[in-house]
Amino acid sequence: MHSPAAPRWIAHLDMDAFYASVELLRYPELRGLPVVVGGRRAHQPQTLADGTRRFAKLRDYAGRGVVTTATYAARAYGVHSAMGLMKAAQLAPDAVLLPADFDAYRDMSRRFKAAVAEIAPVIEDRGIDEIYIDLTELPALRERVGHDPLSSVRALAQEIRNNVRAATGLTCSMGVTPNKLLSKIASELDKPDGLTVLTMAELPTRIWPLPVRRINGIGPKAGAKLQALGLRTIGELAQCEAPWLIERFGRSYGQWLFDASHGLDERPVVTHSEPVSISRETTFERDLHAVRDKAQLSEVFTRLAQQVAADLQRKGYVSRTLGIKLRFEDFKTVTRDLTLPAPTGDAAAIRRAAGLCLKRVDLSRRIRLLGIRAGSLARPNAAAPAVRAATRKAAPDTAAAPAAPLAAQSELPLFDSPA
Ligand code: TTP
Ligand code: MG
Ligand code: MG
Repeated sequence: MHSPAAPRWIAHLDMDAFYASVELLRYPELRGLPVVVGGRRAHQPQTLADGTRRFAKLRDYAGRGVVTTATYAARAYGVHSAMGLMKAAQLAPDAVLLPADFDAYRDMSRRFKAAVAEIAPVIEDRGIDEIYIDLTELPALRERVGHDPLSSVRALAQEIRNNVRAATGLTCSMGVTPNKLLSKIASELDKPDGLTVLTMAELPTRIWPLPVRRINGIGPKAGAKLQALGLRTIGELAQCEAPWLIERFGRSYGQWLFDASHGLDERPVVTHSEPVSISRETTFERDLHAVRDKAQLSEVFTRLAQQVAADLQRKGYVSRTLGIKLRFEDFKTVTRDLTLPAPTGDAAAIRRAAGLCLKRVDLSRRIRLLGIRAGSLARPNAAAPAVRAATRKAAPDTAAAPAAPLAAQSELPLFDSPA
């Protein structure tokens, strides 16, 4: 059924207690202590006159916030992600509580991915703290001599982990197996700071004893149904015949359960994702008014259109759905978009389409932010989809502002396209 594809070595790398570990870099005195990330700005540590810091404690927390993540020292008390902070406070009252700093986590995310890419560039981004890496074609593995591929895989994985550590000061855990499904499971087997390399031969001993929920793709619902059928471990699932599973879970999911329990997964490591849209936006130094600041707004609008056109060209796309985004002084955001009869990458055409969208917005409030977005992207030479000009209201966050009546529009000539 599945083609006997060439054997691969795929790694899954996941940072350990990621947000909390980034905080420990900043506050090394907290190392080894139970620490929970999830507070508000009020829980920011205070620096005292003598230079020491005073931290908020979980026991003093009141509110409805949840744990974003916790250090392993805090997990030892049973604290985990998504637990209510007040519940966590009962388990670990002395744990330190810190507010989240997403900018710092994003920055560290970029840094650890860059450190991996220096050694192994075939990377699939799976979120802020995890990636898949295809190691198969790396010279370190292809040119290995002798008969011990496992030790070269292990050495290469260790080198990647060392590079991440050197670049960030953080530890990660890695699983390396013939596919993504198994590597995702394997990276958790020796957390934190662990490395688990598995071959297919080890499936019965290392994977089959695990609960079915360890398979990424068996969620709470399928897990409960399997449990009700008396299937607790991956091994028990692997005992089932495919037709029996298909009967109970449908053709595609049933077959997938069968394959997954046998450690089969041929999904490639996907190194780039096609963008859904390309956009540019700008927040003004001071809020601008559609009439009083018309010249400046018009200039910005034209520049945004040129930037979007340049981005489209550089990335090799044309767009058929142009839209605008406005945020007003009261932080209300509206979007409008417009589908063109044919895709375009032309700055003037984008400017025109965006101008038409703008006519459908009430511009009496002052504007904080202005953006242009190009969606429904296609390659310039691909056959154009069915041609039908249409306008529609976009995005559920769109404020329910009706299009300004034409009379009002003529009173507000705005920063319309110079045609
Ligand atoms: P995870 O990799 O799931 O968890 P972790 O890195 O904190 O711990 P582990 O050592 O078990 O990998 O998630 C990465 C980050 O994503 C985590 O540090 C915080 C954030 N996150 C949430 O914001 N909410 C959640 O429910 C989870 C699970 C994670
Ligand atoms: Mg993690
Ligand atoms: Mg993760």
